[in-house]
Amino acid sequence: MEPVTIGRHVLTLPIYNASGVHCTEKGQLDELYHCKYTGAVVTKSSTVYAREGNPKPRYYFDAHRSYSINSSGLPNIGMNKYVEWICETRRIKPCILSVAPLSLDDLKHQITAVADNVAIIDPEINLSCPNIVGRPQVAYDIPIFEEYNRIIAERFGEKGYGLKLPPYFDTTISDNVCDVINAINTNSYITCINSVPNAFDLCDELVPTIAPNSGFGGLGGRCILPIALSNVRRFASSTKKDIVGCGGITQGGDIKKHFACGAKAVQIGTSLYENGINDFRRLCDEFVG
Ligand code: RRO
Repeated sequence: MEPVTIGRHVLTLPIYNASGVHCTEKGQLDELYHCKYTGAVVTKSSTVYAREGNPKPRYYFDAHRSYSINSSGLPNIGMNKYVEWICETRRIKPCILSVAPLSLDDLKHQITAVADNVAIIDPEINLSCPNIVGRPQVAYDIPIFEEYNRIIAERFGEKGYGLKLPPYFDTTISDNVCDVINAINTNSYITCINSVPNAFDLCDELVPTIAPNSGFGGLGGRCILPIALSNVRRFASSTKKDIVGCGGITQGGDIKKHFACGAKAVQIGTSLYENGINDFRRLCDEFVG
């Protein structure tokens, strides 16, 4: 496989973890980093201070239907710890910081803290966390989304960044999002998609599958592939940014579909969560074979 570039990142393999899966603790990040079959590592989305996340059970997997629902609630060890890990890790592959600001003040603080750090290359800014109760997703509110991007671009200067976007279901809205994105020179890549928000299911006992937020959470797994592909295709054709495809990948053929729709690299979420780190080898083999 040929190396690919995602913003300023050069990946010798176009496949890595989705933020949130196997990347919260430093030990997990080390495992991803040392795995021969990952082309990069992205950290769990980070906040200014460490967070425990939501009460458990906060993740559910339906093996029969092959989908997951999560309301993890941003458990993370705090942004500085991830920055520390990136700085101390020898970079034979890109180590990407994911940042999930909980407010405009947090955004300013987090962006300023890494703006001059040369080890933090094109971080992935998550403006699509579906699970913080009482806080709407920034990427669903176009004026606020525009303001966040303006602030990032201002404070970052020439430094590039990626955007983790939610799925869009309305073409007019995604066209507006593309207009905002196309107006920013320093946004270098887009990751499509985060989990599909507001999913809900009941277990056999007819109680919600997860405890937080009355059982509502983000949907992942095989069934979101067509939604991910439609977003990848739309953002690939309506912007000039590098696209990282994320969503619904359970086999090598799914990676080919993401690439055919315009992705340059892909991230693995639910399948990695369920199958562990050896999943990368299987997916790479299936993709190449
Ligand atoms: O931690 C979470 O609840 C979470 C995040 Br930040 C996200 O971006 N996407 C998701 O499905 N869960």
